[in-house]
Amino acid sequence: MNRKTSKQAFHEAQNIIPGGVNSPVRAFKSVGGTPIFISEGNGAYLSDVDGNKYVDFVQSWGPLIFGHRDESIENAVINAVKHGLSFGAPTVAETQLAQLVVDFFDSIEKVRFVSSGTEAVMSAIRLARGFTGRDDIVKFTGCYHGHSDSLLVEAGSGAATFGTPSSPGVPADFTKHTLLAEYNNIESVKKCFEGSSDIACVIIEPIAGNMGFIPADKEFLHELRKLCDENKTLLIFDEVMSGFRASINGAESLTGVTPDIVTLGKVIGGGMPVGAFGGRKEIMNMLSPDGPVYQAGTLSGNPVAMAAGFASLTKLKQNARVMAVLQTRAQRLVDGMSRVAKEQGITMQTAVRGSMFGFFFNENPVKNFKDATATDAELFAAFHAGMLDEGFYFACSLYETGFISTAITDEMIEETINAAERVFKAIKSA
Ligand code: KE4
Repeated sequence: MNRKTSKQAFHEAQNIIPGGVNSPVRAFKSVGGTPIFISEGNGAYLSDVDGNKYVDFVQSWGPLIFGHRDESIENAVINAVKHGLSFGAPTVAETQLAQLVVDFFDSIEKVRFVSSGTEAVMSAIRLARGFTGRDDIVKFTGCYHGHSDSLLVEAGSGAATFGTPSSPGVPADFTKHTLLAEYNNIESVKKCFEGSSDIACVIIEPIAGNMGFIPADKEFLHELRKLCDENKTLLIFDEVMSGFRASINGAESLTGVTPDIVTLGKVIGGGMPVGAFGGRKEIMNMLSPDGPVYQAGTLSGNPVAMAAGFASLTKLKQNARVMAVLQTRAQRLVDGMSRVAKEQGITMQTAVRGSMFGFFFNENPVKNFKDATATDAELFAAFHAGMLDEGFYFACSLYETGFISTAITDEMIEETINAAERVFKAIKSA
């Protein structure tokens, strides 16, 4: 496939944008090769600046559940733009989208909009600390919650469960209140509670999409809930990625575990910058201006973004069966890819929840980040490159997740499986 123009565009971008990208994962560093520069998206397809077309299984990392240039979302944005871009003052559009979010999530009585998932999580943690009067937080190795300082941590040394900064520029003081536990391992969480009586919240991706795709075990989440209740600690479900992607009613509807705060993003903006965090009134009323916990944003609740999100969630509300259809397609995709991989002696571990899917090249099930880092990254990179050349755009890191949009048809799924068969054969004969 000719990607000359992308190569040139990447070279030029690197001169004036750090790494040539505005978000690191886009640079293809973990799979190798040159990132393709997109000229447009349409339905199920992305087109690059060299005129190549790809079936898109990334959908902007989740937001585009109805594919690119969905007519109802596009019309809503165009109409909103004609009334002005931003006012810095309340609009009914914010209340309308908030009502939809509240209707979909039993655990959410009030919701505050922000402009990104990072902002939503950062604010939710501050709210949890303000509500409980405690400072420590627990997160799980391998879960990603945006790039706010106290969440950029990696396992501390030795037995210590306290995190150390995973990035320069984050003072150790900013992560000394962050304890680390292991996903799907309740004993590691109990250890955190033994190490601190000052834990404000436990934050988790209940359906993890940032260490590859690893839904948490249901019983683990129930034990986590019980532990939080026993310690009067808040449980935060970070559903920025899984919200309206695994289920339209949240992980709580799939697991029976009710969080105290939920963070959202991506789909609720329909492709425009929107993040949100919500929970029961007694917690949310702690937020400024009614409560003492400060949080603010110039473009929070931006009317154009609200219009896109409202159109996106309204479409979901009107198509209650859509998640079942997407799940069936996702299952067909991963089952088909596993089958053709097995014919070449390659073992895949796969998982599906609603429109989300993931796969690892590994002999055994993958339950946490340590397992994920032990999977075959080289094979993943070769598969990614091969599928790209076949015209299929998968996430450019094994620590990401795949998505099915309503624009991806059964025929495209079959074409993808056939392409995967050719790619696995080529890999095995190389
Ligand atoms: P943003 O600040 O990127 O909008 O959201 C941060 C965030 C928070 N919580 C979860 C569970 C998330 O998945 C994310 C962001 N997801 C990544 C995809 N792995 C965004 C892609 C990127 O970083 O470019």
